[in-house]
Amino acid sequence: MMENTHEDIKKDISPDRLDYYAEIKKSGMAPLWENLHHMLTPEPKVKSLPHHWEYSSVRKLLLNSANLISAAEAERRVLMLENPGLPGNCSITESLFAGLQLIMPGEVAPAHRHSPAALRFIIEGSGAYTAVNGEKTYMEPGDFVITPSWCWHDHGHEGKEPVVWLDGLDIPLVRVIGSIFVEHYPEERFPEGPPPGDSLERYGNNMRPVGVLPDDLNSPIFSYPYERSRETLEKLRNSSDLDPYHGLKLEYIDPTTGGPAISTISTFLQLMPKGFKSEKYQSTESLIYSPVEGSGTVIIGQGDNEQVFNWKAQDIFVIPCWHPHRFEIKEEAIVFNFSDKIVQTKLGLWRERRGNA
Ligand code: 1HN
Repeated sequence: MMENTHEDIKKDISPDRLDYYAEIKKSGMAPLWENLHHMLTPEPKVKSLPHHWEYSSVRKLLLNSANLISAAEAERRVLMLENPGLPGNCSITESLFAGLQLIMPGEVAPAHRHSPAALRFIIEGSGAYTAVNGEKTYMEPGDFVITPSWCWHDHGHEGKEPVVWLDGLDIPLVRVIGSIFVEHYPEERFPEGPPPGDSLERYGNNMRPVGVLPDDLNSPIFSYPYERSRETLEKLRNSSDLDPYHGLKLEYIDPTTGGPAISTISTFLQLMPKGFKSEKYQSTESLIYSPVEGSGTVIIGQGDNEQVFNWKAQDIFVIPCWHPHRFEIKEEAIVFNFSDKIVQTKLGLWRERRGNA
C-alpha cells in the first residue's frame, strides 16, 4: 500500500512550479516527476519493521482480556499483533494480519464467514475446537488449521484451560483489492456436519473419494495435526541434506492439487537443528514466525539496521519483505511460518536472493 501524501515534494521547488502543483491539485492531479523516485525504488522498501513478541509478556496481557470481555461479546477475542511500522493498520505486514486469540473453557465464538481466509496455529492448551462448515476440529498445540474464504466457522471450548492460537489472515491484501465481505450466521453455531477428523480421513492419505471434485483453490483438509507434520520432519532429517538457508522446510499443501493449503497464504513447518547457522537470505515475501519447539536467534537487516532477536517456543516474530536475515539455532527448533509468497508467485512477482548473489 503506497500512501499518496506527496510529502516528499522538495522544498527547493520554484514558486512557479509550486503554484502549478497547487492548481493541478484542485483538479485531482499531481506531478509524477516529484513522486517517481519513491514510487519505484531499485529494491523493495516497505513500512513494516522487524519485530518480536515474547510470549511470556503477551500471554499475561492476553489472559487479562478474559476478565473484561467474553468471546461471545468480542465475537473473536483477539489481540492484534500490529507491526510498529504500520500503526493503526491492523496488520502485521503489508499484506497479512496476525493476532493471538484466547478462548476460555465453556466459551463460544459465534459462527460467521468472510471473504478473507484464515489460518490458526495453536500455541497453548487443548479442548478447544473450531468448526469449519460444521465439521469440528479439536486443536492441540502445533496443529495448523485452515478456514478458507467464505467458509462458515465458529469456535468452542470443551476443555479446562485457556486455549491460545495465532490467527493469520489475508485481510490487508483483500482490503487493498476491496473485496471484503462478512456474514453472521443467525444462530451461535453452524449446524453440526461431518464428524471431527472427517476431512483428514477422507483426503489426508494420498487418496480421495471417487467422483468428488474438491474445491481446486483450497485444501479440503481443515486440520494438519502437529504430530503428523512433526513426524515427517523427524523422518526426513536423517535422509535429507539441510538447505543452507532454510534447514529442512516443508510447505503445507492441498493434497488434491499440490498447491498451497490456503489459496492466498503460504504456510510452512521448518526444522533447524541445534547449532545450525543459516546463510543470509532475503525474499519479497513477508514472513511471520511462530516457533513451536527450541530456541535461537534471528539476525534481521544488516549494517546499522541490523536487529537481533532471541526467540524461543511460542514467541512470534516478523521478517518483512526483502529484509536479509539469518538464523543461529541454540536448541533444535521446529518453527511454523506463513507468508504472502503464493500470491506473489501467482502474480509473477516473487523473488529471492540467496547470500550476496
Ligand atoms: C476472525 O474471524 C477470526 O474467525 C480470527 O477466529 C481473527 C481477525 C480479523 C477479522 C476476523 C476467527 C480475525 C477474524
